[in-house]
Amino acid sequence: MALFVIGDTHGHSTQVTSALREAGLIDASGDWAGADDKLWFLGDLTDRGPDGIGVIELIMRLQPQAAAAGGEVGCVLGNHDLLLYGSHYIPDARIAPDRTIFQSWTLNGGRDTDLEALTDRHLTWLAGCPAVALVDDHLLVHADTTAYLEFGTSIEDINKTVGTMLAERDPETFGPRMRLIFRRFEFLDPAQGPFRARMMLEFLGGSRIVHGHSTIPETFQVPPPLVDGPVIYADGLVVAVDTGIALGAPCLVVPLS
Ligand SMILES: [Mn+2]
Repeated sequence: MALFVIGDTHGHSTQVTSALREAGLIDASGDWAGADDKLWFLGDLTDRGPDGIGVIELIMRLQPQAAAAGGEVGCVLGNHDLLLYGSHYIPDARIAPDRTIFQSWTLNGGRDTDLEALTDRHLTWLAGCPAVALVDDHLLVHADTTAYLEFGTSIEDINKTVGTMLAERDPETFGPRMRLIFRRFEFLDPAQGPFRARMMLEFLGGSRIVHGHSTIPETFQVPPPLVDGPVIYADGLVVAVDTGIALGAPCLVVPLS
């Protein structure tokens, strides 16, 4: 039983499918072949790339198949997933004083085709995804920030707060709260980074934080085509796995255990 994660896929469903096939987690017809393995997506499924809904559909299809085989497929929500969700329900609500959710979604690579193809089934599924998950001692989050602790001080509380936020879709609070998950680089500072990571792990559990959101090329100055694995930093407490697929890096299925 192994745990695999995939960073931000941003609509690149073809690359995701190929990478999962190469890793042996799906078969030639696209069905779950990972037995009791676990596969988690770290959010930002949509925007920038051609087929965000295709990625959502893929995960939705694999989840029951994996569960039936004794495995697990999961996904933590990213800021782009929340942007798309908000753009559907409350496009004119503010994310900042001078910007609506819809404007922010467009500026961040939102694709009309995703918004048009988004159905109630996808929206209900998104609303049920956690923001944080503890899997085999790995704390899985989308963004490299301690902002999650502003939603709650336990995984249960954080996911409950985010779940309520998605269920209520309050135009006054949805945008400002979503913005917290746009924060980044909070574990990079050589002194503060490990301290913050340790604090978050103490509250939420796990021995390592695993995140997407900030790409390895942009964070660690690796040319996108050369990204060939995760980057472990902050005294070994934090693992970055977003290869930067939208920058031309490969889609990697990263084994964690
Ligand atoms: Mn992100």
